[in-house]
Amino acid sequence: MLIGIIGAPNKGKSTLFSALTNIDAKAANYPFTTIDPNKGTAFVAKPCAEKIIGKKCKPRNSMCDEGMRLIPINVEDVAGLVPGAHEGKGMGNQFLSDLSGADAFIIVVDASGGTDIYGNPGSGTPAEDVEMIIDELTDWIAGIITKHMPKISKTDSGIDALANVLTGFNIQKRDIESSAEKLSLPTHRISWNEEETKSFAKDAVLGSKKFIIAANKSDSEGAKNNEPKILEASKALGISAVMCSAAIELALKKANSSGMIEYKPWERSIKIIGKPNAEQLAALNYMKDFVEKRGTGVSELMDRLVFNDMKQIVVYPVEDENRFSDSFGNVLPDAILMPSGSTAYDLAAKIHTDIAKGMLYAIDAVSKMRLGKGYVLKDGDIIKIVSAAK
Ligand SMILES: Nc1nc2c(ncn2[C@@H]2O[C@H](COP(=O)(O)OP(=O)(O)OP(=O)(O)O)[C@@H](O)[C@H]2O)c(=O)[nH]1
Ligand SMILES: [Mg+2]
Repeated sequence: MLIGIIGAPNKGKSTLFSALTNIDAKAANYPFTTIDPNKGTAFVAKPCAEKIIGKKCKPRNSMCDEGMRLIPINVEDVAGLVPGAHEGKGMGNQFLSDLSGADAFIIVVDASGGTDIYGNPGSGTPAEDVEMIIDELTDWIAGIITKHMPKISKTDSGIDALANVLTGFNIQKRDIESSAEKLSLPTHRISWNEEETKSFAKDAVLGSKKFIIAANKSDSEGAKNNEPKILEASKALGISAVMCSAAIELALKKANSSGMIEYKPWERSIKIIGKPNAEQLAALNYMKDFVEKRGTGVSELMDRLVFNDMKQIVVYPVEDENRFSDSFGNVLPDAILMPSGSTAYDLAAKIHTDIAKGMLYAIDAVSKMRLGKGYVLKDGDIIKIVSAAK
């Protein structure tokens, strides 16, 4: 799974990226600090199934921190987008291609309204930022469709030709069909005009990708006042918004790494364990108060996006259902994110195509019940796939 961090310049994308990944990405108070994309791994946290089986786990594809399973997710931070980026303005559209395969986007906006749409100091509204970002993504994809339209219009099944053009964007044929149907656009002998192509692109982008608004700089002056407006705009767009402070989350993660504090992002508390000087202590106490009263919003942002909006569940495949382990005895080695509604067969397919091909049935490792291929997985399931393939 890949999550793209996008937004206008100077809104805190790289700060959020660093806070999520513990990788130091350059952040500065001017537009276009980021030119080359930053790639890294963030984590979402869920109580580990080790509690259910009463056995300490030994993770392989993830981590476990005192009973919380941390599941990795790829994130990518790119250059700021400005109006006209799809046709090369600002840092241009090159990096948009990097994000074409993303499953979801975090749109970072400045909740304080202290930066304009170009990232310069001034006044801006988060809602106009969000609209600009969606328009740029839409126009970029619409441009690509338009470029291929002469070829698409010559084929009988236009939808298949269109699906071909859009495969790299992770936009599936069924998304294309449902958007075309919704907009009453013809699906055979496609020859859409510019306006039709644009409205199609917008619907397909919104329908096939998930978006969440990170209303960042929630610690800044003015952010609190803007909160109702931001939530109203997010409701109108049908996109969730979470107030957050990437800067405070990053400072806390750094203080945690240096041994000054103990901070678990999924808990809204911090413990001072080092020996801060007076200045550090004042800063830590400010952040402690912030976290306890409001939280930085950063782990809530990830949780909301992945578990709520993308409707992902966590399943634990095992090879030995009695020991809840892989063949080496590692207990609950893998925690896998799957879209809710996935079946035992989907899990087999995710492990290996051969395992899926030879799949006979599955076993619920906790109840030892035999499950059919079509069994719909539940969050936290521990599953053994029984397959003729080894
Ligand atoms: N107060 C406050 N400032 C923040 C926060 N997050 C980022 N900033 C500041 O905002 C400025 C821009 O941060 P960056 O992370 O470089 O923003 P960006 O969106 O990556 O910017 P570009 O790469 O130029 O597009 C820096 O001065 C950060 O310190 C936050 O949560 N609160
Ligand atoms: Mg940046």
